[in-house]
Amino acid sequence: MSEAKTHYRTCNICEAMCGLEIKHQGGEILSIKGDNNDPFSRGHICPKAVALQDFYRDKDRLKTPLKRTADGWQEISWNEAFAEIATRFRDVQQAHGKDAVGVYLGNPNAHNFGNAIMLPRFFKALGTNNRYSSASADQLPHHVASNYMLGAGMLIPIPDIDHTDFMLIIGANPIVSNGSLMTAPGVGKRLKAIQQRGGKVVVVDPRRTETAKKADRHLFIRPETDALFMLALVHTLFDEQRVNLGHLESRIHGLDSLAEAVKPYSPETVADACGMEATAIRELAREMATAKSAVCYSRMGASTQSFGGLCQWLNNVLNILTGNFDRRGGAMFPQPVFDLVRDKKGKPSSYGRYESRVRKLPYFNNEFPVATLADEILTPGEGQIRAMITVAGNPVLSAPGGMRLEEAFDALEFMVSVDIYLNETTRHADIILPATTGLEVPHFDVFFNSFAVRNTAKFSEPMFEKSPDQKHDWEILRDLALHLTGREDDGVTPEMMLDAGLKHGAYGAQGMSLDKLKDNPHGLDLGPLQPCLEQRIQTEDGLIRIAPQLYLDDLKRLDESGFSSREQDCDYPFSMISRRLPRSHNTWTQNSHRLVKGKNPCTVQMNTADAQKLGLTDGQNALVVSSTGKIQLPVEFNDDMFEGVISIPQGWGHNRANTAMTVAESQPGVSMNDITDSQRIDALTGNAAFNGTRVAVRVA
Ligand SMILES: Nc1nc2c(c(=O)[nH]1)N[C@H]1C(S)=C(S)[C@@H](COP(=O)(O)OP(=O)(O)OC[C@H]3O[C@@H](n4cnc5c(=O)[nH]c(N)nc54)[C@H](O)[C@@H]3O)O[C@H]1N2
Ligand SMILES: Nc1nc2c(c(=O)[nH]1)N[C@H]1C(S)=C(S)[C@@H](COP(=O)(O)OP(=O)(O)OC[C@H]3O[C@@H](n4cnc5c(=O)[nH]c(N)nc54)[C@H](O)[C@@H]3O)O[C@H]1N2
Ligand code: SF4
Ligand SMILES: [Mo]
Repeated sequence: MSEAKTHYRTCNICEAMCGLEIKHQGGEILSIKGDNNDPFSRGHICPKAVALQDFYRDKDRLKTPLKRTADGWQEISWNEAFAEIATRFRDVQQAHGKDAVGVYLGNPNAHNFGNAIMLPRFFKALGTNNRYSSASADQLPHHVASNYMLGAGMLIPIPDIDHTDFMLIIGANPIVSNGSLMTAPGVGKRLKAIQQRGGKVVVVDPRRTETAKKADRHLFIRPETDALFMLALVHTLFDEQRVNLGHLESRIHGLDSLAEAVKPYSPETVADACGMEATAIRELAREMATAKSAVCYSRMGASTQSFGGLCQWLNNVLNILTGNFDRRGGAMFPQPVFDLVRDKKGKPSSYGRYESRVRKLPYFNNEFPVATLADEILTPGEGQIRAMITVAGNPVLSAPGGMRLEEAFDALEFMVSVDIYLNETTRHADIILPATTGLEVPHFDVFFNSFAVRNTAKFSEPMFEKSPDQKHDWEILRDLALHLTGREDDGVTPEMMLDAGLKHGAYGAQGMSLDKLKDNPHGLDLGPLQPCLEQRIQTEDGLIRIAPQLYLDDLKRLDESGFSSREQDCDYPFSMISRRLPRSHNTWTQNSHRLVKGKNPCTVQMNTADAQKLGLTDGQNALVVSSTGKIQLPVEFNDDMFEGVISIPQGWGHNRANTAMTVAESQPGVSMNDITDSQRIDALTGNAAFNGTRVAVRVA
């Protein structure tokens, strides 16, 4: 028997970057625990990390390329797969132009440094502008705000949760999600520490969430009215002469236009539409303005909605006007060892460089919004997408209007998926290329160090060697690029590129390198966030743009949205929002028995009074109907829901036929994106607007 070993690594599942300590012997995993010596996560772990062993061992995991044939799926060799893909993509591009091949990238790309580093080469080889990703069903409004206010889409302000005295959380549930655009392992402890040092946490959410229950105060809000609410906070700061720019006094451009623009939005004017009390809004503005330090943090609830763009702009505005931007305890900027903020002063961003063909939606970060992917495939004409490749994404379940996307994928001439499963999306592919994942992959967080509440760095070696016939995602991308271009491999690996980035980065002079990280398997602590915006801002004059014209222009759309009248929508009287569950991650972890056993968590939560009016009893099957479709799932009476609002878990729906995820397929959950609408977007950024989808609920 071989001896027991201990492996240290960072969990790759969510944004929290928890350090893990894994004991194993002879290929068997003995235990997975939090690594107490990780200087950042200090032992924190959640149940999903323990399931890494299930994904490793899962007999449903694909290990060999699959090809669809008249007789079903057939295993083929890698060479055969690459050759066929290159020929088919080239044929489509020769006949219809480069853009006739579309790409969709899913969330795990952001958790895999090989992909992050190799994707640009792959894109260059493919040469298409028809690129899409889950970012436009998620955090796009944050990037757009940073782009217009700070000159760099990746320069995103992060709450300094470990030092703040007042945290206003809008539309985020970090106790369950473990934080997003706020990498903060053990966020529960960090929130508690705010309270222990005499500070306060306030949550604004249409659902009294797990986070709201731990907060000092929870305020209900009607979905999609956050921009009005935040405008009222800003209005109050001006109205009561509480604007205090502090150290940013001489570094703000546009303050007068902002003051003028927010005049109409007094708390008294917007309170009814938001379902809030005007006095509560004024009180919040005063608390933020007078706290020793304060930060407003708004996330998915304020991002994936019709006014996500305005919300993320106003979030920054609030932090600036209360003197809390780039300041300890406020919204700060990480200084990562591998920096994604390139020096681009004066260089234009790609925002609006192109418009999407069918709906004329803006291009941003070299992508079009995923909400229009189905249109681009299904609408005939020059520039139509005729072939697709998805990489680590499951848009049939994750994108708005997933049913239409299924129809679109079926209509393609050719489709390829790089994935670990045969699932709802990949089953539409002609060829599936299976990648390694989790414990088989080396790990470095290219993205999440840029969003972390403390500067740290860590590299993890693979724990298990992949078998010789398996390929890493980055090798698949490299080989595809080589087959497409006919070039020879130059031998460059992601580790070489990472090492170069580390040596040339901000810590290079202090000896930062891949070897140094490898010598420190628990990770390196590089200290708390420090004020650094003056060095990092990318606007030409170094000033923060507090009132970019496109946001001021978008206020008209908000004014015309008629919130109060929409509440009287008789056909669809309820407003639907999403929720995340502690034991699932987006659409892909439900094949772990350990995570899904027990009572079906995929329920529609609604307020008892609302449910009883409809004649529903607790646990009964309900039909939830929108203008685009209907789903059926059990109702759960839950007085943590605001009146008129229902909540459904996102990422479910493995009950479709023809997949090969045997555990997941037996799960009763349905996909809420069968009834979301790809036409519902934040028109400013093109981000999907899941929240606030109008629905009716009936006895099934
Ligand atoms: N209604 C509603 N919809 C939502 C949301 C919501 O809140 N409400 N949330 C949105 C958000 S925030 C996001 S990020 C998106 C996520 O949207 P997606 O990224 O499209 O969905 P995932 O479930 O993350 O899909 C991951 C895919 O990658 C595969 N996979 C997992 N690990 C690996 C790997 O290592 N390599 C490869 N090649 N494949 C792998 C999985 O099998 C799965 O097919 O969903 C969005 N959709
Ligand atoms: N366990 C688990 N953790 C995850 C994930 C997962 O699937 N499972 N997914 C990961 C991913 S990809 C991401 S992006 C992050 C997201 O992390 P979070 O941003 O924390 O996302 P959610 O938990 O969806 O929280 C969104 C909150 O917004 C509220 N909300 C909905 N509509 C509105 C509205 O109009 N206004 C306001 N104010 N609130 C609203 C919802 O009730 C919900 O509480 O989580 C990550 N972590
Ligand atoms: S919180 Fe996220 S990173 Fe931490 S163990 Fe859980 S899934 Fe992994
Ligand atoms: Mo996400």
